[in-house]
Amino acid sequence: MISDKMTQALNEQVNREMYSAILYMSMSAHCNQVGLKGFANWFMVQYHEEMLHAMKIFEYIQRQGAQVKLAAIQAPPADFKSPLDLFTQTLAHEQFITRSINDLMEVAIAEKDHASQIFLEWYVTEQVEEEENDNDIIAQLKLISDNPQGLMMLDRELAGRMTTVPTDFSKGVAAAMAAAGA
Ligand code: OFO
Repeated sequence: MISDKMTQALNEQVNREMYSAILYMSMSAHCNQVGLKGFANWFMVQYHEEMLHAMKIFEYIQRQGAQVKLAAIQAPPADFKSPLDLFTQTLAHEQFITRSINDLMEVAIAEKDHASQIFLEWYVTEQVEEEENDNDIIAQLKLISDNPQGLMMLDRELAGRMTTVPTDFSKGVAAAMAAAGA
């Protein structure tokens, strides 16, 4: 059982995670368009990560016997100035998501909702990794500066990022995670 307040806060987070997914999808399309296929791959992998984030909350709300209420997802930007701009925006967005996860945790604590606190711990840890990944790439992009060779090398490195999260949730998140070995 979860409170109406907790349910509403979790539904809002589903929307934020879905927005994250389409934001990174849009960034992937932009990277493809400017010939940065490795960057495009990195953002598509990130898209799948975000869908998992959304699906976990979507399922948790239902397992708690509460109502999922999906809402319209805001349109993401389509134009970006540079790879550094992409990752600066990505980091800013992830910091916003971190704050929203912290706010959700505050609701769970205020509601004395221990199950939701335990559930949200995964997201607290995940956000540390999300911000770390972006900071690492931003640092590399600053070193590369305007060097096209350096950019091509980073593009090749980002092409190697694999999707390690499940992408088929038809049998639920736990079954999908097991099938994906995640
Ligand atoms: Fe990128 O962590 Fe979810 O939104």
